Amino acid sequence: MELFGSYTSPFVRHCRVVLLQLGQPFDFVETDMAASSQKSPTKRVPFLRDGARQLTDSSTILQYVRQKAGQPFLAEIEDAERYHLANTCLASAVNIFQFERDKIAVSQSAYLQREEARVKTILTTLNDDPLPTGDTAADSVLRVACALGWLLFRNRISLEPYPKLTRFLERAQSIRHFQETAPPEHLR
Ligand SMILES: N[C@@H](CCC(=O)N[C@@H](CS)C(=O)NCC(=O)O)C(=O)O
Repeated sequence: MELFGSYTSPFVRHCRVVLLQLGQPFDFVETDMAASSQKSPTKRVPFLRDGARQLTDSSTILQYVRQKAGQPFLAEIEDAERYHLANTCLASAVNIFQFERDKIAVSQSAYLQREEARVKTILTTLNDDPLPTGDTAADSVLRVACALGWLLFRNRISLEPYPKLTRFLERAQSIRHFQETAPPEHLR
């Protein structure tokens, strides 16, 4: 099994954490934007190859590896809702980040301002959510933790207005394989 991705992507990080937690052997193939453009129809990372199978989104990759291990993926509706909220927040923040790299600022686009507002309202919603503390392998917990890790790594947010998320992220550091998959400082 080969996981293609970067060491900074939060979507890739989530897949790495789960593969490591499951003890599923895999090769990590570091993949930049040029390579993902050629090797995946989405032109994004992560993607996964297992024999003849290719999966092109972190959600299907997670469903696949959990299914292989006999584990459910987002079986509880609360877990699914929290996972997708965090995912939407992350997708909007990544979108703004990519536009800024192309020198298009939020102030120049009404849609990017909507994306920015979406990031804030979702963080407020997640902050008010009683995030579970028990099952640290839950995919919603991992997705929120990976999202917060990336938002801070890329200086997209301050956690000051979100005290519960601050405490959540502190607790998340003890999730198995979470810390060791953090985006490396030298790639900042
Ligand atoms: N829905 C995708 C999102 C993946 C994604 O946005 N990956 C980013 C890296 S964090 C990417 O490859 N961006 C390149 C691009 O958009 O061209 C997933 O969950 O796998």
